[in-house]
Order: sequence, then C-alpha cells, then structure tokens
Amino acid sequence: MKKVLLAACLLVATGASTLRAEDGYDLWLRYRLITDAPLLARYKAAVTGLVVEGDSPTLRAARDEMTRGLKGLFGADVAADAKVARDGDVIIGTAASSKIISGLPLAKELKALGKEGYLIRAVTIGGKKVIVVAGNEDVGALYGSFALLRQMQTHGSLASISLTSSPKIQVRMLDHWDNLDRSVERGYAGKSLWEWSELPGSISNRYRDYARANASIGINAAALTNVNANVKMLTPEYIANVAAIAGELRPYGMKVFLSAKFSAPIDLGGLKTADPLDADVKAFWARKADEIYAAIPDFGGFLVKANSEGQPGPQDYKRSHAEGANMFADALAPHNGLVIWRAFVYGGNTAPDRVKQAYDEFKPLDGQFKSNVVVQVKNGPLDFQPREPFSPLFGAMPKTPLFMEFQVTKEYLGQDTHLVYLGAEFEEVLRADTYAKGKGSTVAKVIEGSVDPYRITGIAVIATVGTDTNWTGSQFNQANWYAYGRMAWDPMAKSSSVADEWIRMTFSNDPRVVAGIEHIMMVSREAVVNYMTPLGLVHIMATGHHYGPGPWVRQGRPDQTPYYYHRADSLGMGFDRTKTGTNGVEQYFPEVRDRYASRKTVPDSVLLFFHRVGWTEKLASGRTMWDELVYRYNMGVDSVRSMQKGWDKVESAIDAERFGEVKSFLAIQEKEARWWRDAALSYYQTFSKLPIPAQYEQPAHPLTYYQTIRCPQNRNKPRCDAVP
Ligand code: GCW
Repeated sequence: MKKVLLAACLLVATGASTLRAEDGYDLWLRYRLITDAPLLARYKAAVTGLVVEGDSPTLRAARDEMTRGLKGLFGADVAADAKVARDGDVIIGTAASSKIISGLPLAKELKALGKEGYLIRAVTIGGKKVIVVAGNEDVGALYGSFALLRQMQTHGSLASISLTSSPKIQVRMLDHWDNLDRSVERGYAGKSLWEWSELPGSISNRYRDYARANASIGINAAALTNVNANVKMLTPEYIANVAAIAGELRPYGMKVFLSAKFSAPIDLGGLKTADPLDADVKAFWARKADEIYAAIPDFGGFLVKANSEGQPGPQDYKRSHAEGANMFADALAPHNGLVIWRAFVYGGNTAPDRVKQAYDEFKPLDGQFKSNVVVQVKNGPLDFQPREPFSPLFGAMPKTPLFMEFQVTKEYLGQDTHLVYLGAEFEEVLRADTYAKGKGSTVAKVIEGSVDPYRITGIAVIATVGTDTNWTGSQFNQANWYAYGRMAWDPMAKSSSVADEWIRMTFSNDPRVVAGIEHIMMVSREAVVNYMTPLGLVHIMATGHHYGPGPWVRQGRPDQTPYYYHRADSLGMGFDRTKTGTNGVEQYFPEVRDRYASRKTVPDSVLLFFHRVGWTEKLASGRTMWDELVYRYNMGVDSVRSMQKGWDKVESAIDAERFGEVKSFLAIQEKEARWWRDAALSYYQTFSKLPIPAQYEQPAHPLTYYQTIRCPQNRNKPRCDAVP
C-alpha cells in the first residue's frame, strides 16, 4: 500500500484496541462475526438454510454473497440449496425462477416494484417460517440479498421482517476518469483498476469485488475511462478488453459505457472531418456502434465531453451540441444505446461569467435532442467546489432528460486525506428547490423525472476507486462511494441515516461508536467549506493540482484564476451576479433568483458567490464581513480539531490499522486547515487592512511563506512541502 503510516505503529497503549487489523479492502462488506451473543442466537434461529431457486450468473452471485455473508456474520456455514422450504430458510429468486415464490400471493406487490426492485418478507409456508427475498428480475433478487445482509450487518430485526424497495432513478452510474496508461485524472487512490495490458486474457479478482461493492448499493453502470478521451479506447483491441470487463460486471447488474472522442472518424477512420452531419462520419459511428455491440450486447452507450477544455466537438464544425449528440444517438439507437452528453462546457469564450456558460449553451437546445440523448449536468454551475448553489439547468430543460453529475474524488476538497462526508452535500443539492413547476420542484424530483416527465433518468458520480488496498485512498472516502449509491437509489434518503448504516457495516454497531463517528461525518462537510471557502467563496485553490490555497494567483487564463472568483480589493470582495454584475441570478426561476439576488434574503452560505460585499458591511450574525470570514475560517479549524477528539474517543473500538490511518490523516487535515485559514486570511488582509481579532490564532507565518509553498502538479502522493 502506498501510504506509510507511522501513526498506526505509534498507538499509545491506553485505549488501543486489540481487534484484528483491517486494511479496508472489504469496504462495507466485511461480514465480521456478530459479537452480540443474544442477537447472534436470534439470527441463527431465524436463518438456518438458504434456497436459491433458479440458476443464472446473477442468482449465483446472490447465493455466493449470502453464503459468504452468513458464514462471516454467523461464524459457521449455513446449509445451502435445499429443495424445499424448511423452517429458517432464506428463499431467493423471482416469480419466474422460483416455484416457492410464484406460489405466494405476492405477484401484484412485486410487480409494482419494477425491474430492479425487491421484496423481503418473513412468511409462513406450509407451517414453515421462512424469509423470502424476491425480485421481478434476477438483479432484484441480488439487490434484495444485499439488503437482507445489510439488515443483519446493521443489527436490524429479522422477526417479521417486511421490506420493499425500488430505485427512484434508472441509471446509477460511476464515471471513471481513468487513462489507458492507468493514471487517473483527479484520482487519489492509486492506479486505474483496469489492467489493460493483462486483458482480456487475465482477469483481476478486483473486478468482481468492485462489482459486488457496486451492486450492494445499487450502482448499475460504469463509464470506464476518462472523458478527456483517448481514441484508442474504440479500437478492436480495447473493445475486446472492455468486453472482458463487462463480462465480470454483468452478473452484478452493471452495464459498461465508454467515453467517445469526437474526432475518432479522423483519428481512427482516416476521414478528413468529424462533422456530425457528414454522411461518412455518420457511417463511421454506425459501424463503430455495431462493432461494440457485437462484442458487448448490453453495452450502455457513449459518454461525451465535447468542446470543453480542448476536447473536440461539433462546434469545431459550426454544429450545435444537439447536432453532435444526435449523430451518436442515430448510431446507437438500433442497439438501444444511450448518449450521455456532458454540459460541462468550458470552452474558449466564457465572458462575461464562466458559471453562466452551461446554461447559456444548453437551455436553448431543449427539445432538439433525440430520444436516446441525455445531458449530464454537474451539481453546481462551476466545478465541484466545497459548496456551490445548485446548477440552474436543473428544471430548465423540461424536454431533455438531465442526469446529475457529482464527484466523490474530492478534487477540490482535500482529495484523499481530508475527511469530508459528501452525503451532506448530496442532500443539500438534491433537496434544493428549483421552483421549476412551483414550490417543491426539488433537484431530486427533476432528476427523478417527476417535475418533467423524463423518458430516462440517471445520476453519475466521478469515482474515486483505484488500486489502493482500501480502494478509495482513505477509509472515509469509502463512505462517499457508499452514500452516493444509496442516495442514487433513493435521492431523499437522509445522509445521516446513510452514514449510520455505513458506520455500522464499516466499523462497529456499538451505539457510542456509531454516534461518535456519525458526528464526525456530519460536521465534516461544513468544516471543509469553512476552512477552504466560507461565505460562498469558490475556486481559490492553487492552480493545477487544486490541493492547497492559492487565492493570490492571477496569472494565466483569467477564468481559471482564483482572483477571477473572489475579486478582492480595498473595498471588499465577492462576484456580483446580480443585475449590477453579470446577472447570473437570472438563470434561476424567479423565486430562487429573487432570493439570491437580494442581500436581504441570500443565505450567507452563498453570499460572495452572488454579491460583492464591503469588508465592514454587517451580516446577519451582526459581525462585519471581515469578522465573519475570520470567524468561519477559525470555525473550520476548530471543527477539524473536534473531529480529531471524536476519533480519539473511539480508539478502543477500531482496529489499530484503520484507527491509525484515520488519525494520521486527521492530523494532516488539521495542519492543512490551518494552512488554508492562515494563507487565505493573510492574503485578504492585504486588501481589508483589518486585524484578525486577538481572540483568534494569528497566522504562523507571513503571507510570502504561504505563497512559496509548492505542491507537485500531479501530486500522486508526495505531500506539499513545508506546510506549517
Ligand atoms: O473538474 C474539472 C477537472 C478536469 C476535468 C473536468 C471535467 C476530466 O479539473 O480534470 O476533466 O473538470 O469535468 O471534464
């Protein structure tokens, strides 16, 4: 493993646990022996056998998982595959695969749960008490199996268990930004999982474990490679490799998508153009689609980043995004494939305001996309900041299905080391009200297709999964993968409940441990906002690697510099997006627009995103803007310190290896929270000329010290030098 963690070896004797060391590989699927003896006895009495009726790769996956899970939780094998229902059997299958299930009066209820839904119920059959796990399709039965295991992993009751569940969103996807050389753009968890040079002949065990993890939280699709696409991906050699990966993911209900490079007709097809209206270009893509589907019959489709950050696209030929997307749509339609066209367009001319660009380019195209095109929109109008308002595109394209795009790799949020639970962010964004069709038109409802009737619904996340033993670069980044899956399944799930589940499965069911860790997780998002970008600041990270603070950076393309966003001067700071500025607020529906546009109603959390505010202007708290800034930066540091204390308290309940890793990362986070605070405040102070009130810690170094700290541009591990 890449991280050399001293803290694990330095544990002080007091409170250190004697639990078996864990490296995090098992994620939330640890299935450790249940140590609560009465509970274990109850479970063992309720579950004594396993009947998986039917045979398919997916039902076999369900059986394998149940066998593995029960063996771990119970510490003993459970008799599998009896033919008849006995007392204590868990019966898994579908109405089609299972005689027992088809014999139960469940048909109507089951049908209402759709293709991927499941039902878990304690029933009595011929006097025998059994638990039925039923889906309409095999994958539903698999999801139900994971849910039953989760029930036991979180110490829920099995007595008269009765659960039904089905996903609110159809496509629940991970987007990998993996390159073919196995580097990962914005990846902080080791190398890419995909072993291109070993494929297709040799298949890593990790593909299956990756699929298991995803299926356990309902993720059903993955785009394997970077949207900054490599055209080699579409060559026969790579298509064969992808087919091999798809074969591993398929039993777990996952479809594979690929990033398509717009210029492929030129790069691979030897054509002179990639103009989407050109007949040869269309024919090239139709042939390519046929070739891919011949190898991967359930291929999901293409994910495309076009005319953004240097990627080729239809605008190179004076064609619109719709014309570009529709060309792919035609090629994929005969195979029922999907085009996922990204709205993160960040092209040459972003004047007068970069954050307005996606809306300005896409809103006018609503209604022009073919029926198998969807547009994928980042959660905020800028770029995965610690906090942004939701993107105004949500609700604004009634005729075009919009997919949500989140990012769990935490490019701008401390990457691998900082503990930031993003469930809180997902909840904030998903529950935000767009007012598109009046009150209650939340972002969640927009992407669920219930504000406007979308023909297809979806959500994606930039994944953080790599070859690190713990998969995600840190133990706590696993929680974001987990929370994403659970909230993609049910966008109204409460992030605290999701955290609760994850903690129980990942660390412990001890109520004090659960409460302690949940507290850490639930304060962590606001902590990072406060020590990096309080009061609606955005993008003040150093250029390139986006790791540490760099609010002073002014060189380079203006809309890539922090200065562009904060605009600090002797009078104040903030970006005026009201009528007196770029009028970005105009992109929101009137209720939201007015709320953000008025200094009286704009929440402090996004204040400087929409307004320029004088240093000594009073805010809602009664403090001046400057004092509020100082207060919040300090609050951020204090929160990290309270997270450290909280973590120390659970030491005896966590194995030393994971405890030590988290502890050492929290120490880095505390140090770097101070770095952020001291660097940012020292810099703003050159404009405000106001003192940091004496009750607060003063910056440890002069501003020039922070300005000379250098982090490697592609920091795949070495830490930034000389951080205080
Ligand atoms: O967040 C930015 C990243 C780029 C990324 C781009 C995008 C894949 O800094 O690395 O490129 O967004 O979303 O396309």
